[in-house]
Amino acid sequence: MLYPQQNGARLCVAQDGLWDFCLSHDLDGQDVRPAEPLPGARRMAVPASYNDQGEDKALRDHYGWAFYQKMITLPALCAGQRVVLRFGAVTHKARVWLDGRLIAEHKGGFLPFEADVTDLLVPGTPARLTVACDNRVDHSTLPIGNEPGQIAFFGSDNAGIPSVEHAKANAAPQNRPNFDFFNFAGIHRPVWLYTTPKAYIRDITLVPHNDGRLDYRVDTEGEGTAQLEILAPDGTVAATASGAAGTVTVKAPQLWEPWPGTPHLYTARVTFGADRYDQTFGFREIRVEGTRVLLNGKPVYFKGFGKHEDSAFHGRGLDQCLNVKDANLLHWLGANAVRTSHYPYSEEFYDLCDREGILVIDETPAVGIGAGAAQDPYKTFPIAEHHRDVVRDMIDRDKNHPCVIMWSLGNEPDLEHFPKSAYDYWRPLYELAHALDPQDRPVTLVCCQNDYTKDITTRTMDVVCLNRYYGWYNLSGDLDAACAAWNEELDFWAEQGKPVMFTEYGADTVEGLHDTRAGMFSEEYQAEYFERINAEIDKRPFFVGELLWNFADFATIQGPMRVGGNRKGVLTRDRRPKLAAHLLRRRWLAIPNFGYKG
Ligand code: BDP
Repeated sequence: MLYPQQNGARLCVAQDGLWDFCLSHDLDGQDVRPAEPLPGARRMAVPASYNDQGEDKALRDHYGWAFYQKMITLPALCAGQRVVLRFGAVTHKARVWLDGRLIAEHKGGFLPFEADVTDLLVPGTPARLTVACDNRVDHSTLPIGNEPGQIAFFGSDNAGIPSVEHAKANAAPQNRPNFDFFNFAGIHRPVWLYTTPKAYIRDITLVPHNDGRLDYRVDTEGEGTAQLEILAPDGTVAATASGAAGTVTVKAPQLWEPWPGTPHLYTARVTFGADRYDQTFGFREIRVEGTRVLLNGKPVYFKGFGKHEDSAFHGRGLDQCLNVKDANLLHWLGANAVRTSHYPYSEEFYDLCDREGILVIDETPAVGIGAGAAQDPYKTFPIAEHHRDVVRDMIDRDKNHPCVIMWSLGNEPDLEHFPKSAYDYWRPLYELAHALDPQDRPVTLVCCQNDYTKDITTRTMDVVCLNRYYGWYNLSGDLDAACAAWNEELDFWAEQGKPVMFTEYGADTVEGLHDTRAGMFSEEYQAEYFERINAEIDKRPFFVGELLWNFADFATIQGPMRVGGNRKGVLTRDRRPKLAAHLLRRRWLAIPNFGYKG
């Protein structure tokens, strides 16, 4: 799906700003009439989560539908154009009405959707746009929520105590996320109203090869012939082509390389009748060979983080200023990679990473698929079809980005209690991702700390991605024992003949808490933890990367394990470095992107 673009052929108007807003108190959202002004409306900024924009608990802990509304108008001069209303992301479920008429429904809170409103929005005439979003998570959504009466991720269980059981069963309906990040909701990404000519470019698919060949396909609607101009990074025309699909060759292309190399970006300028679209891309190749990951033919070493889209007040809403700040902090730290844990991020983020030379592991929102040893989630959670849709839509959205170098099908599912069931679930998704990706990037699944000898799925992925908390959730505070256990596991992975990397490891750290003997939660413990564990992975040639948990502290569900959020950030939530950040910076600036492990 193309990102909205304003150019000589298309008008593109952001609908961001202050909208009217109200919470619904009916689980089907039937207490609000979308054709009428919202009852008791208050002001709400878009894009942003609604949860932290007010001081009331009702907003923070809402369960169910919330409504947004705005009058929209397209200038009369747009008459005769095709008109589209596009949402970057509405979390988690959305319904959209124009003047009371339902024009779109969408499931999934992290990917875009749009509605053709050419016949509904008369240019020059205002219309009432109403958007409802449902923040409920359960066994049928991604991410996964627990069903009523069950505990949330870090909820204190106390199973068996009658009074606790009764209170749980009788508690007001509420979300019980099976994941460790706050369940922010709302219109999280920009809303656009855009026009195209009636005959228009629907999609562009590009597969660059480092010898200069560029396979392309242009999907269109209506009569016409697609024309292509390939513009070099300096804007000069490097090649031209005509027709809906084919191969065009750029002589001696400048490759897209991660920072501190130069991420050279080319542009495919496509024209089709009166329509036009500029699609950026980069010449870079990524593949796995034996125990190495080769980027542009060279063994790459990943240095960086799992992140979250999370900040004060905005919640999970797009914050371009924060994204730019984060990119610069990644450069400052000497990092070259991030994982979009635990959902696809905003489109604007990938565009930034293309330009900044940041490698991205792009992850679906499939987090929390597991219910302990007693229940096989693959047989009981109705998620398979939605999961396939999400994989399809994520790849469709992000397929042209040079920054995206691997797909992650999900995070920390149960792979241990029902190993065969798990394999039968994940293997078809792995094959689907390979089949759908025109650039056929490597595919992975991020695995939880488990009995790795029983898990038969992780070892079949292109890159083995491990979340491990030796020295934190287990062997707590004992880094000697943690290193011993970690080494024993590394011996297992050494036998598998795959590249292996960390996608998470870390320690909660309260900024300003210092300790001469590096006790848990102190800044010294986090620094020593990374130093000790990193010394072990440095000895292993098959270990191709270290993505720490987490880039910055972030908001999460309340519970006895979290003091004001998850504190595993190497930076605080407001982006101040903890002690470990300085040590990592020293380490990473000395580790080259290529050839670190030979
Ligand atoms: C892992 C999860 C991540 C959590 C992290 C933690 O993948 O979402 O935030 O642990 O506990 O299990 O900090």
